[in-house]
Amino acid sequence: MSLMIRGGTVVTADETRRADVYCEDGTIKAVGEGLEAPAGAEVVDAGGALVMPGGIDPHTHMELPFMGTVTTDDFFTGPAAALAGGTTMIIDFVIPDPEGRPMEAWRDWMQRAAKAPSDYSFHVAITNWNEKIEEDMGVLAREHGVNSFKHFMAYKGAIMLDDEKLLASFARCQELGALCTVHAENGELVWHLQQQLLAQGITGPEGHPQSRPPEVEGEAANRAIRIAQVLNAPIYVVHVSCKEALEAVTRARLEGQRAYGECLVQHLVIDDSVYYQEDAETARAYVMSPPFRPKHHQEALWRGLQSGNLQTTATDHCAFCAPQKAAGKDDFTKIPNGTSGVEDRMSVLWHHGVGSGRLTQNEFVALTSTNAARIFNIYPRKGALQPGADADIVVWDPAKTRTISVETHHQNVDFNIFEGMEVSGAAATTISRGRKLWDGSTLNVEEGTGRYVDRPTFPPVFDAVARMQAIKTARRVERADA
Ligand code: URQ
Ligand code: ZN
Ligand code: ZN
Repeated sequence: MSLMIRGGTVVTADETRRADVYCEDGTIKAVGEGLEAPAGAEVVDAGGALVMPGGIDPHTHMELPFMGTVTTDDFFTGPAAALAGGTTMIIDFVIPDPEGRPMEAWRDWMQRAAKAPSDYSFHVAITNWNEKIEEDMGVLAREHGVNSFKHFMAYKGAIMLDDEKLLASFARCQELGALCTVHAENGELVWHLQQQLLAQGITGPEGHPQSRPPEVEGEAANRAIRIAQVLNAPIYVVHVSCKEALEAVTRARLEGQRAYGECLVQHLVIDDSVYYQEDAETARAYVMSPPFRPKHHQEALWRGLQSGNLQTTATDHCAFCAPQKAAGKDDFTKIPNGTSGVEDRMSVLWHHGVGSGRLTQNEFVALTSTNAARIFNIYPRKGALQPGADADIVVWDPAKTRTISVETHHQNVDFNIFEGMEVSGAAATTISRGRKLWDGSTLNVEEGTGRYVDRPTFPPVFDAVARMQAIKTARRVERADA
């Protein structure tokens, strides 16, 4: 099956140029001007449009059992909606029961994701610590292409890890050449503040942001980053939502530490006023963690993206409908945490980022695709527009305007977090491994045609044990010389 994308302007993280893109059997074969298409090749006219690597959303939760319910987008509807927005790959999360085994959980999630219409991969959460979990991490890393393990520092009594277990898992990640990723909120402080607020009779959604102020995130982000620093483990902080957490990532990077930060597009454009609106049902729809913040944090996050201190954008797509959110109508701690957005991430970032002049088109590609591919070690198979790369491509129409709404979105949820937002920039065509699955108005998706993407581990940059030996030797030499 061959496909020619003709007449567009190719935009990658590194360059912008007029070029055609020729794909065959799901792989990019050639990128250049005036390419000849073989007879029978499908041709996509990209005249006047931009041709970019398909988006990668490194943080989603399809079909996730969480807080007594299950997210409403499954591994078919969620990735399908993502394709309509220009995203061709998701990295989702295997979240084992703390009493279970990561290996079994991974198999369970692989079965769920078999229905996906586009490519996917999994971070695996470590929700407890014992020898079997340590063993499973090795099998997952060496045999199943898992190079990132997630650690929840919040959600006390559920999937939260204490420092002892978090540290043991970080050390194992370092040994395996895998990334430590963290949900950085101090779960003990959240719990304490929740109890205090409930005791004061604050039970509505406005209690949610008050129970997890920015300092709670900043403390945990700094703690996780410092632990990773001592263990010489690479760390990726998911959904950095506030200045305090961004400062922790920025300081680490300035000191040369291998630390990365992710930003949700929702946190760039929505602030904490949403929790104080009259309509409690709508306010509950915005409950996610970390919560939406006072407006000044948005400017800090934009600066984080512009300065390169935040490397990826994601959505943490974790969709719950109003009846599910109503579980917490009398107690905000029981509102299932999560919002959606996998379909609108790229349009929202294009409109508010490139449209405002904050981001160049090349930075947009880096932030929506290439950086995630590089960080999670699947570049240039993914996140690139060059011969040999998977033909995951979005033909982007910068002039196309639309109003985001639950009435028109493809997400399987009864609320759109960006409802009514008018945006410019949309996917005119989305191509997944050479198959045209979105044409600007219609999805042409088939269950089970997506593939699991192996992500190889990284060669250990420096072995912590070797480093300790080096320090001891140096000290012995100093003493001998003294
Ligand atoms: O914490 C997460 O990332 C998951 C459970 C989604 N929910 C959320 O509020 N972010
Ligand atoms: Zn999280
Ligand atoms: Zn998440």
